[in-house]
Amino acid sequence: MDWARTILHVDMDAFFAAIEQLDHPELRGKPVLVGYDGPRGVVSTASYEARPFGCHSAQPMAVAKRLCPDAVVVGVRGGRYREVSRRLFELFAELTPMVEPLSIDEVFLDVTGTERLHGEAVEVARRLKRRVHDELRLTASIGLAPNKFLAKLASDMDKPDGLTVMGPREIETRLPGLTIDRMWGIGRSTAQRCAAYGLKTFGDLAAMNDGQLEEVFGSAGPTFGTLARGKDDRVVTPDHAAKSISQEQTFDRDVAEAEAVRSVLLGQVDQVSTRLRRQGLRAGTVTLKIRYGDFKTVSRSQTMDEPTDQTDRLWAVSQLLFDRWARGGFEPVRLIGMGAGSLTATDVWQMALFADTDDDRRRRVDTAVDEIKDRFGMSAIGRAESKRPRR
Ligand code: TTP
Ligand code: MG
Repeated sequence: MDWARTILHVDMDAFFAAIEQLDHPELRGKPVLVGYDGPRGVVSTASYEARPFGCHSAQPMAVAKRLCPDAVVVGVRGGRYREVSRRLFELFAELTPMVEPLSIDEVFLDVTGTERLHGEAVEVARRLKRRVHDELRLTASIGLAPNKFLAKLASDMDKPDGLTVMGPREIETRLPGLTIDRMWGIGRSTAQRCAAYGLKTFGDLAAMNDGQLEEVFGSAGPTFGTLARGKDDRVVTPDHAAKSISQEQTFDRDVAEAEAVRSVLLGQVDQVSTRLRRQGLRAGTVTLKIRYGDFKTVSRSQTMDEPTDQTDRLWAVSQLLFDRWARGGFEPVRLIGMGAGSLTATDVWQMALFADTDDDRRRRVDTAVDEIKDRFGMSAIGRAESKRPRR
């Protein structure tokens, strides 16, 4: 593809509702309304099964229930959605550092140049969709275009589970026919005012000169004209907010065998370290999170001598923390989690300077494991100990 930039806009489908259907299989295929079910309750989102009835975000819950009496209403679980969102943004970060979050389920990615590494741009987008599906069991809609405006427009054109390209060809054939209400910043009332002027489509806007556009829309007019012609110079601005990478598991019952908990922990260390390496990051701290049946939660942290992305080193520290805690009085566990924090970018020069042979061997094992996971999915391979309790 011969574009100045390659921008993806990714927007998850019915995000909150899709997570509820994921966590509660009995809700799959059914109309679901997420939101507070009280007299003043509002719909956060409606599943795609509820949308043909006219249900949508920001609608009074009472109205939505009238429109779709069979809909199942579920409460909002913000913490869970944020957790899924964090995983989602990690997948983005594995693809490119040029990640600009727009909301909990929406992002711009500048993947210019990654085509050479990862294949054609469409293939990059397809692969990202597949990865989101394989890792999170959720669907995303993606717009692929030479700029932000067109990418965002495109991601909305074939929802759910869509992949829409707005390239030079579509800018000529498809863009002019789009109705004005799809324009960023034009609400329903402005669209109605446009109709009074006989303006209905992007093509109508594109044909106007700046003076005419200002007459109708005021000072924003010329910008609407530029966008309607498919031009947009804004760049993707990445957000380098401090983050951590973690993995946790809640058990169906309290687990009273320390060895069983430890083997789950090893699996988590394995996954977290793979994710570190994929994102080119090293961890300066390791944190263990342990929750008991009564919801009391404790955490234990340890700072590393030197930031690392190696499974063996992360496992050694996690094990140390675990054993120290278990010796202090093991209690049955409801949840175990492991997190890598104080993350820094892997410095390739340092890597070369400090490479000793043992290090090299470990790194080769780690790389081989990562490659198999890339090809066959995260669960394809784990270290032997995560299947067998360790002595
Ligand atoms: P959206 O991406 O706008 O909607 P969506 O993901 O539910 O559906 P779509 O397939 O059309 O993208 O918003 C993401 C989440 O943000 C949504 O699942 C719920 C929440 N949200 C609200 O809580 N209130 C709102 O008014 C909107 C618009 C979204
Ligand atoms: Mg969405």
